[in-house]
Amino acid sequence: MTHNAADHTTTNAGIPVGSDEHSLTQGTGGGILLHDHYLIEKMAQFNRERVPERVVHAKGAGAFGELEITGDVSAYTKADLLQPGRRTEMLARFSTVAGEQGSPDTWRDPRGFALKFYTEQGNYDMVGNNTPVFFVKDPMKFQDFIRSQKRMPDSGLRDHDMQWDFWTLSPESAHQVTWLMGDRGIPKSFRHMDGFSSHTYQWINTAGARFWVKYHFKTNQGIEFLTQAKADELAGTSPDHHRQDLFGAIAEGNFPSWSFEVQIMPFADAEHYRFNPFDLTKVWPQEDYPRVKVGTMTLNRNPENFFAQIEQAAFAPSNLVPGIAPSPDKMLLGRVFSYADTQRYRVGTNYQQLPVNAPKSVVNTYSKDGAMRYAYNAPEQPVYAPNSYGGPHADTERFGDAAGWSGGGEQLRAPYEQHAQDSDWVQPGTLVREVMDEPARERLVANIAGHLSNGVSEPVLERAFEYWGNVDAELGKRVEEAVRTITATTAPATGQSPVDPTDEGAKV
Ligand code: HDE
Repeated sequence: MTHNAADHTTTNAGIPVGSDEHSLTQGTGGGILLHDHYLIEKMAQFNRERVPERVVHAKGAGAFGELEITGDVSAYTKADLLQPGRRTEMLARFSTVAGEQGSPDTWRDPRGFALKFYTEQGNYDMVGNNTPVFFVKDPMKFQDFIRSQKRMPDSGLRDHDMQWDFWTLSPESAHQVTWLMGDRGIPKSFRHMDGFSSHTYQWINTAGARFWVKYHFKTNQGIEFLTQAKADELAGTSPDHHRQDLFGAIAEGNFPSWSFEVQIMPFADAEHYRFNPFDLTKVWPQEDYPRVKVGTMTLNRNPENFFAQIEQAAFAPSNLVPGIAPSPDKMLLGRVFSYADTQRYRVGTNYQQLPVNAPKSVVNTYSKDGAMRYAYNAPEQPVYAPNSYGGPHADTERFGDAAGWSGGGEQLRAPYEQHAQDSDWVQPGTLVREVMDEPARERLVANIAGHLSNGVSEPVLERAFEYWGNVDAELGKRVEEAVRTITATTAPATGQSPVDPTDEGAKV
């Protein structure tokens, strides 16, 4: 029997084909015949090549690598992948937030920092951003926030007035917007940015003791950014700039790495800490809880197929392994529902059977059937539990821990209770006055003014000056002056901030 030669084209069913160029016709000039199933397969497959893009974080890039634990946090967590000396294979995906799949990598936007660890106890996903905070603190507002950053219902255009209308009516956004409008809003590349859990998570050790933690991934490549002018230029000349940089660096053996560190808060500290430790718009000042080294994450392998391995990759905050659990952060609790839900819709019911999403550890699930299922249990395994025929059963001894927290009270819809210093303006003000140096503040003013001068009208504009004045009185004045100058001296600005003297961006 002659087998198909490895270099001969076949249909998806493996049937050798006679031509890659010519449709089957009645005579050379005749009609195309309906039974040309190879032509039909090529056209029908082409029409079905797209899965829905991610509703946020649509544009991104990813790579495989390894997490190595070089520190010792075993006193705080029993999580297998975090034990000293452990090495765990992983996948990372970096992304922008608001732009669609074809949008430029260098738009001003937070960057997604999504990590999937293929651990011995199932996949652990840490789905963070390149900033330690977020725009809102209740999932009820997330959908509206995202829509205000995307497109107008009539023109289908993005709109600065809409963005600032939402932000200035949501004072909790001030910390993240300060990060966004500052140098961290446009990283020079995915390699030159930090990553954060942003949320507070819970760690549980072998004795059942619980701790609160915040993750930091400090880039070993150094923090570098692009100025607005350079970013605008690259948006035109090199729209996939960050994707190209990551793929090229790894292809050349220049493997990017990050130092994985955590802040650890004793469980009992949370109640009286000066900031609400579960409020996603707040950081824990490092003088209160210094960072502890845990390990190193290195990316050293490019995807072989972008669609199969990156476009279909599914990261979910619900993928939490024993020793790691959520915290009362409402945004995290909302996200624990949303990601698997969106992936069932976007990729399909059995998305976790795709190689990139499948755990490397044993899967003993009673899930069955559903579209595109191809992994299945042994025929002798019952399809239900409990059962008396040796099917898998929960290990309540080891994994029954309700890693949770106590808390009660009437059911209600209300903001968090305020902690001593929980104002929405304190931490952005500290960021501007104590963390940024003067050149960084100058670029912040220029970036904000450039954005506000591009299509933001009253009463939003007046509210925006007040918003920045609440962050820092001096900053508010500088922003207003800069906007008045731009609008007085130029036609409707294109959103370009004055060209920054630095050329390629500067080290922060
Ligand atoms: Fe996301 N987010 N998010 N997000 N997010 C998604 O899930 C969501 C939030 C982040 O590379 C979606 O699979 C809700 C914070 C990243 O595949 C969706 C809320 C942070 C990625 C979703 C948030 C993130 C996403 C769309 C508020 C940083 C890309 C595609 C409660 C800590 C992951 C998807 C990847 C993607 C929901 C807010 C980071 C719609 C409901 C805060 C890095 O499920």
